[in-house]
Amino acid sequence: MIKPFAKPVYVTQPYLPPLDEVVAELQKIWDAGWLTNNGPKHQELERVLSRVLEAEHLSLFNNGMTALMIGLRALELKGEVITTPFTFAATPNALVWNNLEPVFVDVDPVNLTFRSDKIAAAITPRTSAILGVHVFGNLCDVKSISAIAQKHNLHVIYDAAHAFQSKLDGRAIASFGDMSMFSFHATKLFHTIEGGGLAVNTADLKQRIDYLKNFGIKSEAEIIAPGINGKMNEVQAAVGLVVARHLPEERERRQQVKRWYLERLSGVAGLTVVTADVSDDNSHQYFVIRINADQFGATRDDVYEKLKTFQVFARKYFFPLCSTFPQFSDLPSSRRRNLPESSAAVTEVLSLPYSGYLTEEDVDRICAMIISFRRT
Ligand code: T4K
Repeated sequence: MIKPFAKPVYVTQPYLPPLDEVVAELQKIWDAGWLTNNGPKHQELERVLSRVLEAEHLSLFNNGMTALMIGLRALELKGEVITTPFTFAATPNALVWNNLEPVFVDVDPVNLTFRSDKIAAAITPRTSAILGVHVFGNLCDVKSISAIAQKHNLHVIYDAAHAFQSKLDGRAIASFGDMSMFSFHATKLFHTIEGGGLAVNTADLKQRIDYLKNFGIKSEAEIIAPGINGKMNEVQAAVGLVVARHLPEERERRQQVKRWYLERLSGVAGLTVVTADVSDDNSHQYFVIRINADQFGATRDDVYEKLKTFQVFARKYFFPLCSTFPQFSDLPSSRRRNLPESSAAVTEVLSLPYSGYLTEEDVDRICAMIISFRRT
């Protein structure tokens, strides 16, 4: 008999660093009397994260979506941008806020990033960029994407909201493409409560972005661009500095939690793990399974609903598919027949609770629940 949890277990639990360390950082802010607008904590965090992400140039923001919107604006893109429908709403919505039209390309059924071999056919004379998403920390086929972009003279932007500290063959993910956006939201392994970062490959581009996130202000007398307010404040930066200190421990805890899940769920008929990479090169941001109802004996929705009765609140990230949102559903690329793999995946994926706070006993119970839902 599996007992429900006494308290809700959510898809994630934000990492809370030692409060006394946060208070010590806040004390310094109080002493300085400087609360926002590129203050000392902001500058320090930018240096620390540039090192951690191995980013040549990094700008910080009040959240990840604003970072992406400003990054797209800084590249002065026009027309169409090729992207994935299997992502959080922020990705295609950031395009719309730049008057850009998403062109959706289907995903790979295994790692759920968009298929690079489908990109070339989606290019038209109006295409200005490719916007890839390293979904759940599974990396896009960055090398093929670079080659396509070079051939067709396109910009490449990565939504790396889930790919903090990810590496490909030992190379930091921030070094691919023109820019990569990282989310530092509370639900992410590294966070500043709300926050985001944009890693770019030239000092010029960083300068343009830094103007755009501060109303376009170059100096007291010069406003050189239609900028907005995308600044990270000192309290966010202070929290980030303390969280960054404890990053290695939280990453190790999550690696361990992933191993516990894999030990219990690998080999269960009809169930595959989408985020099975336990290596140090992975971001360890989500733990996602995929359920084939025929083979497993229960649908993803059955599992999702039944888990709730045990106080386990998994999430159907990323359901519904972005191409079905009212603002996108009339686009030619949104047709279901253009997106068969994405349309199938979105009915089968389930993000299970994942954080460094889960114990082996918690994981054991969650897995036992899932396995017990099979109709045998
Ligand atoms: N691109 C991609 C691919 C993204 O996934 C995201 C964000 C972005 C861009 C944009 O980045 P940001 O602008 O957010 O920096 C959450 C996050 O808010 C969002 O950051 C994230 N992706 C998305 C995948 O998940 P919701 O609407 O699912 O959050 P919510 O409030 O339902 O929280 C999820 C669970 O976490 C709750 O059931 C309970 C737990 N929780 C949450 C919060 C906020 C806590 O225990 N404590 C908390 O403080 O979007």
